[in-house]
This record gives sequence, C-alpha cells and structure tokens, in this order.
Amino acid sequence: MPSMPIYAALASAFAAEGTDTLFVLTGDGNMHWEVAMAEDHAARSIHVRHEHCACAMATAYAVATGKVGVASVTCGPGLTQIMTALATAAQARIPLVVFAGESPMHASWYNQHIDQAPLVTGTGAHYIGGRSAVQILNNVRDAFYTARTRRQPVVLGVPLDLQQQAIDMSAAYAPSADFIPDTGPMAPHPDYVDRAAALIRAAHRVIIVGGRGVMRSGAREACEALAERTGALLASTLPVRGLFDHNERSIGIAGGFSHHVARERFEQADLVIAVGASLTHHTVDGGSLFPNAAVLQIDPEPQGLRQGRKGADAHLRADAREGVEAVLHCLGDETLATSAWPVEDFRALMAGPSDLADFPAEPGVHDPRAVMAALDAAIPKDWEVVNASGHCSYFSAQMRGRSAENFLAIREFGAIGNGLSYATGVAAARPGRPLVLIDGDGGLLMHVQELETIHRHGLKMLICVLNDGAFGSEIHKLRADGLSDHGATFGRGSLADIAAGFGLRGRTITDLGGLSDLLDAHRSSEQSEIWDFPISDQVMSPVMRKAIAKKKH
Ligand SMILES: Cc1ncc(C[n+]2csc(CCOP(=O)(O)OP(=O)(O)O)c2C)c(N)n1
Ligand SMILES: [Mg+2]
Repeated sequence: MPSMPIYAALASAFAAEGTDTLFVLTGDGNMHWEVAMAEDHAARSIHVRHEHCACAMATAYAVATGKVGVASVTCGPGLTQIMTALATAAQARIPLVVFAGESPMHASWYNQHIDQAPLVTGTGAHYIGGRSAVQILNNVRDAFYTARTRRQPVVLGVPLDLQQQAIDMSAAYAPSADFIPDTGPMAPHPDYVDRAAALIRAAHRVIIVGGRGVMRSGAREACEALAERTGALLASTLPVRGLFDHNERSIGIAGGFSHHVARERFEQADLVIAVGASLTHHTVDGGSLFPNAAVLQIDPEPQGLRQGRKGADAHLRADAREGVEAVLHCLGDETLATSAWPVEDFRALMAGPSDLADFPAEPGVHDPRAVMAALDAAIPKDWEVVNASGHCSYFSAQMRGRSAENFLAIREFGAIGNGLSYATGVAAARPGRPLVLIDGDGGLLMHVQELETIHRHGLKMLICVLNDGAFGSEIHKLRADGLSDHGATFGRGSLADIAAGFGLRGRTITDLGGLSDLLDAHRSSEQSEIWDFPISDQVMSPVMRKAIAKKKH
C-alpha cells in the first residue's frame, strides 16, 4: 500500500483543495508541510517576516480571488502572533485556512506549548486539532468545508510528531468542493416580494445601498435597473466603493465616509433599500445617516438586530440579484411616486470636495485632501487600490470613478498596521496589475518589516503614505480632551530612506504638481516605491469632527 509522511499527505490534500499560493513564516511546526507544498505541488509560497502579516495577506488574497486564503504558522509563538489577523478575518467573514503546528502529543514537556484552541476560538475563528492519522485528511476537508460554507477562518493545528507518522494513501482524497450543496441562488417568497413592492410604492425618495452581496450575486445591473425604474439614487458600502460610480445616479459611499452631497440626500430619503449589505454601524454612520427613512433589506441572510441596532424595518430574504429582479418584475409598468428627487448632475456634484471645512494652511506640509485629489488625478482609474486604516483613510476613501472590483478595504476589527499585508495579498492575487496602497505613517511603520518581503519576492506596488508624523486618530481625540498628544506624536522620519534601506525606491513628495512624471518613472521601474507625503496634522476629517462633537455633547 502506498504510504507517506502525514505532512506530505496534508500537502497533497491542501493542493487538492486548490491551494496554489500560501503565506507562511516557517518553524518546526510547519516547515515540512510548507516544503512539500512548494516542492511536491509547486505552490507559490510568500515567506513573510511576521506571522500576523501572513494571515492578513491571505485575508486580502481571499477577497481579491474569491478563493480560500491559506496561511501557515508554526506552533505556539507562531500561532499567538496571528490573533489580530484572525479576529479581523472572522469579523469580515473571510474564508481562510491556517495550517499551524501543534506541540508534540507524546512529549512530556515542550517549550512552545500553549493551549491553542481557546485562543483561536476566542477570535471568532474555528479550530480543528489533528489527533489521528485515520482522521487527519478528513480534518483538512472539514477545515476547507467550514471556511467555504460558513465564510469563517479556520486553524488546523497538527502536532509535530503526528505530522511525521506514516499514512496509508490508497484511498483518493475527496475535496470539500465535492460536498458543498449546489442549491442555486435563493429565490424570494412571492408574498414578501409584494410587501417589498408595497414599501416602494409608498415611498417618494429612495436610495439603494449596495454591499458586498451585490458583487457576490452579480446584482449590480439589477440594482441599476431598479434605480432607473424608481428614480432612486445609488450608493455603496465602503468595501465595494465605486460599485455604481459609472452610473449618473451614484452618490458614492454610504456611511461615516459619505460625501457631503450624499449625506444631505440621505437625510431626505424616505426609503433605503439595502441590497446585499448587512448595514453595519459604519454604513449607517451609527444610525444617523438616514433618520427619516424606512429600511428594506434584500439579502439571503437578513439582519434583524445588527451591531446593537435594528437592522431594517422589512426584509426580503433572497439572493440579492433574485430579490431585486423579483421586485422589479412585481412593480411591472405601473406609475410610481418614487421619482421625487430633483434632477441634479451628480457627476458634477460628486466631483467637488467631499468636505467643505476650512483649515489654516500649514507651511511645508500638504492638506491631505489636496494630496488625494492630486493622486486621484494622476493614478489611472484602472489601478488596484488598497485602502488601509487610521484617520487618513477617510481622505483616501474619497477617490472616485474606480471600480469596486479593483478596490480593497477590510476595516472590520479596526486594526491598523495591515496596509502592506493587504497590498501584498492583492499583488499575489493579481500579478502584473498596477497597484497603489494608501496608508498612514503609523500603520506602515507597525509592520514595516514586510517591505523586505515585498522586495525579496519582487512584488511591485506604489505605497503612498499620508504622513502626519503621528497617530492622527489619537492626537485629534487627545487634543479635544485637553490632554497632551505627546505619546502619539512621533515626527516625520524619512520614509524615503527607510524604503532605500529595504532596497526599494523612496521619495518625499514636496510638490503635488509633478505626480504624473513621478508616476511615469514608477511605471518604467521594476521596483516598489514609497511616496511620502508630509501632511498637516491640523486637518480633521468630518468623521473625526463628528466623533469629537458627539463626545462633548
Ligand atoms: C492594532 C491597533 N493598535 C492601535 C489602534 C489604535 N489606532 C487607531 S488609528 C491609530 C493611528 C494610526 O496612525 P496612522 O497609520 O499614521 O494613521 P493616521 O491616524 O495618523 O492618519 C491608532 C494607533 C488600532 N486601531 N489598531
Ligand atoms: Mg499618521
């Protein structure tokens, strides 16, 4: 009977699950498996400098490809490093499988031992501990099945000594895909389609908010048709920013990052139709975005109570596309009262500044809004854009006319420090595509070691840093509370020199006028590059102003 070490059989099973790319930091607990993945199955391994980043890269890779992301860490300290990334993936419902070592089953003592399962499950991820040679390949299948069907990160921990045992490989491995029920898209119940249509008939000013579910189910055209039919305006959640930007009814992002034009229209809306959007706290701006609107949600997983508030007033449970098409069909040709929005040129309105507040100009540093306007003008519309975190992410989210397919923002769990990882995950998913990451100085420096990974693997990206020399989110809040901002102010060290130290190109951008030439130079080079934009630490985003005003109130 054919037999092989379990680590090699595990690698075969991962390959059979479709794993061709993985993000890994190697150690005793995963090195044999990882080498087998690379050598026996030609997997592309991105070898990182911090385990957190392996997991965060796999997260972005999963979003960018629609596949299960795969990362690998060693046991004990390798595993404890990924808690933040796992919690983020769990909250964002990203299908991930992490192959982790576990301390040996038969050792009386092991210095890297820790009880791994409760740590992992505490993040919201699922843990599977391999315990027997007989079950070990079923464990792989269960891991991928769970990741795919529950959209949840799963950690598969396999003890070092178990990995070295021999396994009989005479039975063929049946991958998880063979077991996933093929039920087709979920059709809505006709009574509830009628109810949804009745809500629309009763409304005058409708806004359709599309979320990730629109992309998943291919409901974009149906949403646009419903907007056309009902005179509705179109908006999207942040993760699918740009979803409707090609449409003249688009008012951009719904939520705390809304353009002031969108915010004003949302205040007047009497019906919001959330399609494939779970209506998070951010999307509804803490409940303040559309105070006068009833909410209809069209989604296969309707939310009654969402993050502490009522999700919607009425629900239509259906695949997003099926649901919207059924409502359209139900409305037929009848005349509707919903076209009550005044006719306006939203393309022109949305092209103007998203925020009208004035701040005194500071010598030697840019207004972040001017930086983003210059970047938006210089960077071709078809580039991949990765949005990171921090106060500055409000400004970078305001780029327009770029498709949702080429945009990545994972904001769940609110961790900083992921920009380089997310950009690396996208670069691995879409080789050869031009890519720009926009991050804050604090976020970049938190995991700056990954510049070495990017350089070593020859990944090319443009890294634009909105550098306020500080943890911007913190300094504005500290100042508003009358506290010293000392602990959150670091100064603007030379990021260009840091880039050079990692073998990359770097520039400090003092003149926003020359970006097109610099971009041409970037395009003709093979290297990644950091553009360091010194920005004012006095310009406060509307989100921050609102948060501070709310606290004072
Ligand atoms: C892992 C983690 N640690 C701390 C925080 C708190 N925090 C939120 S924003 C922020 C500042 C980020 O600085 P930077 O990337 O420079 O962006 P800026 O806010 O300055 O625009 C910090 C420390 C966090 N969200 N996540
Ligand atoms: Mg900063």
